[in-house]
Amino acid sequence: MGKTIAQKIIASHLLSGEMIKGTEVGLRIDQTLTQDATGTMAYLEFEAMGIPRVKTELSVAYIDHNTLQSGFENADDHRFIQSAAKKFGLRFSRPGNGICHQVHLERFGIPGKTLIGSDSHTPTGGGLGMLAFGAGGLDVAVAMGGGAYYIVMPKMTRINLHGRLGAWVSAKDVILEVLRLMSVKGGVGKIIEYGGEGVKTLSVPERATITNMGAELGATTSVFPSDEITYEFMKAQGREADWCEIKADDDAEYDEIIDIDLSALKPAAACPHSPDNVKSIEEIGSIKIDQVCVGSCTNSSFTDMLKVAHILKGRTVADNVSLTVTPGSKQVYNMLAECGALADMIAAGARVLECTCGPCIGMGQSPVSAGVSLRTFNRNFLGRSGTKDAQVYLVSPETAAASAIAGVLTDPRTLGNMPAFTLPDSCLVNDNMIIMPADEKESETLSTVKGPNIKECPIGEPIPADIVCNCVLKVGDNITTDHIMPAGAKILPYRSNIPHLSQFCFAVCDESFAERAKKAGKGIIVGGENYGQGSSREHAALVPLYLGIKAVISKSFARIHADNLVNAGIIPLVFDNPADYDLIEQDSELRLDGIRAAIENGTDPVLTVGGRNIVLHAKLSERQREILLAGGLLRKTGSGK
Ligand code: MIC
Ligand code: SF4
Repeated sequence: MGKTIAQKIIASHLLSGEMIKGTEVGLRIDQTLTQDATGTMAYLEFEAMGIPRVKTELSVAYIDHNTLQSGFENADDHRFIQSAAKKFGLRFSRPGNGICHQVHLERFGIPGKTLIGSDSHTPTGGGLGMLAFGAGGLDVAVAMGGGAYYIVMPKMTRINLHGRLGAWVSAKDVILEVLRLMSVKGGVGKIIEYGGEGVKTLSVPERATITNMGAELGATTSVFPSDEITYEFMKAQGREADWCEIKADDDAEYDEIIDIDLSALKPAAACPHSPDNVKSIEEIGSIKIDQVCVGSCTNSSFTDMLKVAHILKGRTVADNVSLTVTPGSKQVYNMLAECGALADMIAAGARVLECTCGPCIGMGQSPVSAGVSLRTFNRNFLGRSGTKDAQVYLVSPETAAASAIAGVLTDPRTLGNMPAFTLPDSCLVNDNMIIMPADEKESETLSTVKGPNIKECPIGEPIPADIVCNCVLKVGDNITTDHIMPAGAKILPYRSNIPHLSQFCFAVCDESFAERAKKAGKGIIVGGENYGQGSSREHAALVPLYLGIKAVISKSFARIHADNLVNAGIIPLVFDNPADYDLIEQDSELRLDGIRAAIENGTDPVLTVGGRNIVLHAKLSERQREILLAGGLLRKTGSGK
């Protein structure tokens, strides 16, 4: 039987397990990336493991998230990461060099290689034909040390693209259509592969926009073939020697096939507050807007920016709109400056921000109260923008720019003829913002530099025989990691200070949670479907661990978050019968009698609440059961105290 693209890459990187759907496989990881909001913890964990140098082919530490330096904390984290990169053998991408996913695509990604990153949008690399996964910081630390990365062998979904996009319809509209069809949990347990003759009409950055937002589907990852378009992209980056072809075999088998006619797509938007709440711009109508933000790892490529500049040229941003533009990388920024497009944007009134995540992670540019904000980003979760009552819509750069001029949500097709926006044959390559690591000999003499805000990572406890405690929080479906551990300019500086960070845990849902949990000393959280969707931040597990959470019981979990819980030493459990969720109240006393034995023997744990027994499943591999029994991955590897 023929193989899919993903199966080929998995087969060539298989370290353990068999490629049987639903079972765990261990993969050799060629490349890793971290960003600063998760990187500090990842390097503290790597340091705790006592491995002198990274063992991957390439590891890069990016600074792109926590760039607002309104106190010493973020700058101290940057310095720590820089010192760790120098010592441990990583390249260091300085602040200002760009968003990790955009820079990695341009400068480091290689078709057919595996990549894990401590950021859920690492699948952006799938646009180049890489098998790229978002992971928790600890899993990245393990991979840097040469250890395997484990995934459950996923189902294979093939999305066949037919035809070609119409004028002013964009790659963003393609992935919004996929989200509309599949929902934010439709990709769970699946790898999504794109194919069909429509693939040839999409450039690598367009493909990357699509694989980037595979994260919003909950997919394990998404991948495009590597073909002559990929070759051209890599050639423009001066990296054609790294190119190779990758495609699925003609007789490859898929579990699910979806067909999308590109020519039938219309400009669309994901309406508040979920990336799958997708409607066409026509359907939503010309609502008044207050803010437009262009950028993020989804839509900040050179061609995205060229389109925006073209629409803005010779016009002025509407009086009622504040427009921000964030180029994705220094390369993009520089090229925009050279070709004059930057001047067109500035002249129109765009507020050009440095090449970072910026408003996407709430690092500034929060909208006005109850404001409507159109963003070319990938997440519009409640409160993520920093303004709790803001209404955030996710749109394409074309829709964003057309609307910024009109002052109301506008279908870009009203702009008339569209010129061709093509990638140049060669890009402006200058890696002077990438600092190389020290050589092995020098690195022995170096040490990492930690500021006063960098505190130790909490360590789990071996699972006790029984767990008896209260349900300290009951939440509904699709709880995101932004609910569990919010980000934003005020909170992000404490990513390396778990005790301080803990006071904000679940604040979006229940401001009293952190205090109650801490007071209780131990507790269990109960959730609905797709608990922990969104970001890869392991802080959404480490902070609950610090607050005494022993287990999370839900109807289902998002992949990366479930892995992070296990690594932290918190047991993720699912209801055998989802209706049993209704039997639990916040504050109910919950008994998990014999939980240690159940995890040890791989049997179904039983939860007792109000005299009733509820059957649960622990969907864990043997490796994960051992991690939990030991009290988390750091303790298991002997690095925890
Ligand atoms: C995000 O988009 O939510 C982030 C910030 O990039 C996160 C990582 C983080 O929380 O640091 C992600 O997607 O993994
Ligand atoms: Fe940064 Fe936003 Fe991309 Fe996350 S989604 S990596 S915050 S740009």
